[in-house]
Order: sequence, then C-alpha cells, then structure tokens
Amino acid sequence: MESNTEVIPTVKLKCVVLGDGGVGKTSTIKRYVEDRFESRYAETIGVTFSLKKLKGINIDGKTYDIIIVLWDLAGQQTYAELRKRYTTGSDMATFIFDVTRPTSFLNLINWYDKLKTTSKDIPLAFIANKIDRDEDRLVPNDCGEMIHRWLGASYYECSAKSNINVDQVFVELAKNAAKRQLIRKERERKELIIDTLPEDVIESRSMNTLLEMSLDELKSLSEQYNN
Ligand SMILES: Nc1nc2c(ncn2[C@@H]2O[C@H](COP(=O)(O)OP(=O)(O)OP(=O)(O)O)[C@@H](O)[C@H]2O)c(=O)[nH]1
Ligand SMILES: [Mg+2]
Repeated sequence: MESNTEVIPTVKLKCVVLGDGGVGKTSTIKRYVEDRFESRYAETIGVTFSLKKLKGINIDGKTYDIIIVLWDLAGQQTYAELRKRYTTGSDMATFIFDVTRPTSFLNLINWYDKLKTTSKDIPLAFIANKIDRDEDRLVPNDCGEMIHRWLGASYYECSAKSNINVDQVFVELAKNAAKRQLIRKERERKELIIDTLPEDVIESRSMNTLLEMSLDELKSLSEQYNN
C-alpha cells in the first residue's frame, strides 16, 4: 500500500547560552530539556551540549520539526578564549542574568559585545532568572524593559526553579531563527539557479527582480535557456 505520509522537513539550530557564572544557564537548559531542577551548584567545565526537539512547528503556514542544539558555555572568566570559538555560527542566543546579583546584569553588555564579534543579526533573548527569589531581588523589571527597547531583543522574566517562562523563551527564539534560516536557504537556492542564466539575462532583468521570483518560476526560466 502506498503511504501518503508527508515528510516533515527538519530545521537544525545552534543556540548559545551566555551569562556570568552561577546565573542559572545550566539550570535553565536542564529545565527546558529535561524538566528538572537541581539546587546544588555544579560549575560547568568548558562547554556542554543538549538537544531539544520541537515537533510540528508552524512557520508561515508550513509545518517543520526543529532541533535546537543548546551550547552551555561556562560563565567563569577562565574560559574566555573557548567561548569565542564556540559562539561562531550561532543561529540564536540567550543572555541570562540573576535578578539577585546586579553585577550579572551590568555584565550583560560585555556578553553582548562578545557575541557580536562572531555573530551578527541573529535573534536574541535576555533572561532575568531566579525571579522566584522575590525577597532578594535587586534588579527591577524596568532594567529588562530598557534592554528590550535599547537593543531590540526580547526580554523574559524567568525562573528555572519554578519553571516560569522557560519554554516560551526558546520556542519564540527558535521560530524566529528558523524563519531566518529558511529565508537564507531559499535565497541560496535561488542564487544557484540564477547562476545558470546567461549574463545578459541577469543584467537586463536585474538581480533583485530575479530574486523576487519564486523557485518554480526561476527553474522554468533557467530551463528556457539551458535546454
Ligand atoms: N532560586 C533559584 N535558584 C536557581 C535558579 N536557577 C539556578 N539556580 C541556582 O543557581 C546556582 C547556579 O546555577 P547554574 O545553572 O549552575 O549556573 P550557571 O550559569 O550554569 O553557572 P556556570 O556553569 O558556573 O557558568 C545553582 O545552585 C542553581 O540551583 C532559579 O531560577 N531560582
Ligand atoms: Mg553551568
């Protein structure tokens, strides 16, 4: 019997999680991937990876599966050089600070500058973590709103411990990043087809007009000249 199950395309995304030591990077990832929380602090050594699969995500009317590869980078200063190498090629990034530690908020701009040296124009989310510790909170919500308006990045108030907003951060980021990756890949495919056209055709129609055509339109145009 013939199967009519459609193959769902998979988008793979690299997400780096940045922020000072002890702000809750590992805890946030653990909550998101395994839905667990540990009170004991075990400093991350170097870098570790986790995978999260999102099934049946709708992007512009089409369905995709998304695999997020989460790169958990140690926050301690000793790993500065390692971090630079590992942020390269990220599709999205999260910056975490601890609302009970103002220095971890002030340091966000350093993390942001560091990421910008390797990755430009990727979707970013800033996370105020440990909001369950209301009595010890020193960084107010307004600080996050300022970052949101200033850097045009999303901002969330979270708790890895109480499982507040953790899913939302990654789902929203992944949708944005997947959208961008799909647009980029479609453009690359179009450029490959345009390359097969004679130069005078490219010149007379202009590159922008050709890129606005659909893939099917471009394919049939290419067939006209190459058959
Ligand atoms: N109350 C509370 N504690 C948290 C929360 N998230 C993390 N912690 C605690 O904060 C400590 C540090 O958390 P980690 O997730 O290990 O921090 P990290 O950012 O990965 O630290 P490094 O690996 O050293 O860079 C641990 O004791 C966690 O249990 C939270 O949302 N609420
Ligand atoms: Mg860690």
